[in-house]
Amino acid sequence: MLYIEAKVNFSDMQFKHASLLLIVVLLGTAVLTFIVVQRQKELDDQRAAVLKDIGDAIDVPTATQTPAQKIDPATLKANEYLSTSIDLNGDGVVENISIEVKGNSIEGTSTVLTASGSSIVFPGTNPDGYFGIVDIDTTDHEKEIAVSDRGGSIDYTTGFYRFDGSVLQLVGTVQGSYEDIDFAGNGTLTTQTRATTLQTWTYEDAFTLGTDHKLSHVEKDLYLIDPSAIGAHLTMLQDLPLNTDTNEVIGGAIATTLKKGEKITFIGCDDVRWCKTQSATGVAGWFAVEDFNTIITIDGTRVQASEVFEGLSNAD
Ligand SMILES: [Ca+2]
Ligand SMILES: [Ca+2]
Repeated sequence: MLYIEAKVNFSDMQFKHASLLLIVVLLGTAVLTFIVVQRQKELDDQRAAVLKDIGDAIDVPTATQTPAQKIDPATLKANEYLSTSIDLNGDGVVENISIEVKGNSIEGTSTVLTASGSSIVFPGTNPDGYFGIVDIDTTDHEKEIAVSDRGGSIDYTTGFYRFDGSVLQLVGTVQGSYEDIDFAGNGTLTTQTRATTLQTWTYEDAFTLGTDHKLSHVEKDLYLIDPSAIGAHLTMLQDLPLNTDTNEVIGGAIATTLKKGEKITFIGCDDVRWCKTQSATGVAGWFAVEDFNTIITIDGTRVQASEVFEGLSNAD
């Protein structure tokens, strides 16, 4: 009996200790949980604030309208169409032509031309969204559709398309907007092409329409800068000997040496390696260029064009 009583007392005491321990543990857990939850809330608030800042900083694009959809037909000028009807191939049957710019400025665009059920895509990044009708050769009974794209900045390209009676075909692509291109009507068109040597400039560039209905480039030994353009008149920052012609090795036959301080005329380039200039006294000669604007001097050293000439055009 005593033994049983003692055991009961012992169990009772053990129970009390266990209960106390449990309460302490529960209280501790509750406090810890409260701290953790509070800390997590602070972190969530901070994270939300950072995300909001990022969201505010990024100009989230919402516009999905394409340039073509923005065009108000009332603003279209002469020879600018969203749709028109004309006999393109001279067979007496009128073609219904329309243009649609697909995609948008965020995901990229493609300009789809359709003529009497035949569609063709003019790739681009910044389409005008309308087309024109041109006649490159007035003797071949055909007219061409011209569609232009402004490119990344103002680097226009124009695609020309013909209709062969069943499908649209690409005739050729050139630089420039069709609205700035000169169509002589004799199969030759003249546009401004951006040069790839020395400085930022363009030259008059011709293309001819062949019997295969394709445009081909008219190659020249010398592409000329417009004498009134920026970069046509330069001042020498250092001496530069000029070759008599482009067949000589560099420095093989010297026409003249442009002197530091001399005001000279930049004439143009072959747009591969050689550029032509003229001294103040009217003597012309050539110098060699590589990597766009690195000048190769007669002793073989390379000099940046900006160290040789003052007044270069470096607009993008
Ligand atoms: Ca027709
Ligand atoms: Ca024609």
